[in-house]
Amino acid sequence: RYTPTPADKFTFGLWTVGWVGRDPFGDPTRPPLDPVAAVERLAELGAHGVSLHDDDLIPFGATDTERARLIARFRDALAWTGLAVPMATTNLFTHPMFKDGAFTANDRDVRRFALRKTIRNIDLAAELGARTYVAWGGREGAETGAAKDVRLALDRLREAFDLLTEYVVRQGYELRFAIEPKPNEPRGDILLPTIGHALAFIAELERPDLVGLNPEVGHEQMAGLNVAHGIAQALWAGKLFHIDLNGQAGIKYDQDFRFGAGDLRQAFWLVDLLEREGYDGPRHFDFKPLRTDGIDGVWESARNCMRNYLILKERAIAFRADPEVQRALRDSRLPDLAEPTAPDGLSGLLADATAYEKFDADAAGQRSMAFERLDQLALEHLLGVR
Ligand code: 3MF
Ligand code: MG
Ligand code: MG
Ligand code: MG
Repeated sequence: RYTPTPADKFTFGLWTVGWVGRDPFGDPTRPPLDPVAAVERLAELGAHGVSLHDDDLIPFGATDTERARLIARFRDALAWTGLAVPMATTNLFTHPMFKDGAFTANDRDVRRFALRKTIRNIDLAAELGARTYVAWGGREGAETGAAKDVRLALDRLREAFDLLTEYVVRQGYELRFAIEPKPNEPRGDILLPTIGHALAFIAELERPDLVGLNPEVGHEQMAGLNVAHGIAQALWAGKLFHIDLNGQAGIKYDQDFRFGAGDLRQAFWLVDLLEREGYDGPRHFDFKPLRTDGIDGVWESARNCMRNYLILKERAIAFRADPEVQRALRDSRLPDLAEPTAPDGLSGLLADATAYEKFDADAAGQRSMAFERLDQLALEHLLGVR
């Protein structure tokens, strides 16, 4: 029970289980993890795949020979474990050159290097069979007002995505881009801080069909937003290309707890949404195993991410199947919301006296929505007492 199989499509970033525990105030608390060992262990645990930044596998500045060797042994491990690489991404944040950004750095030579670094890794992503290429612009931002002309920076960001999508089309790769919004950290303020900002940006691109979102649970919550609502809008727009699942407890630093920790109720509504709406992409965990723990805690937390997702999935299904819940949903008039407001069209609406002139506003104001009962039923399903 609650034991994952590859059919559940759980995936992990190499940088998650491989996080050595370095934080702004402290040195690593764990030794580096060989990517091949990560692949083996994740396969044993029932994961479907791994994702990676270029530098997770190939240290920045490695020679071509070293690069080829590292890729070859990684591909061997994928082949005999059966693990997939559904997503890849670029590290455009660690090297000091990226201190003022990558695609939006004021320095033009840094921007050109960032594009070439990304294009080089897109080739590897395509080779590994990835279908999604994530772009988290962690350094695209500022701490001070005059340091960044945001409108020009957005011009440069658009230019970058237009070039990258042109490259993918030219190469004939089956690869789509997924922008990962985040409000802050490591920059004081990051461009495209929320799902909504990113959706509006995508509409301005040359090939909007090739660009969608990779929202992260904790990132939306760092902005004080309701993550299930944000994901619902991304789905509604046809833009949920990928997702980073993890846990966050309110508006503070990026905690990256395992999925299910942090805001449990939002996690429940998120799983309910993903499962009901038939999201069929990877359930990708982007979390950091507690820095206080050894390697035992790393594998335990990886297992628990998947276990918690499966528990929440079971709870969400039970909630929807409960006849009392179905009655409560009707009492709260959820089915009504699915009815178009004016199927009679604008003329019908204007001619309908019951819609306005004869409308009993006071009676409508008196009707209970009965949401309290509905929410308590959800809470009791989540707590496992129903
Ligand atoms: C930072 C993140 C990133 C992105 C990653 C993949 C290092 O808060 O969430 O993880 O998810 O770059 O695109
Ligand atoms: Mg993150
Ligand atoms: Mg995070
Ligand atoms: Mg992330």
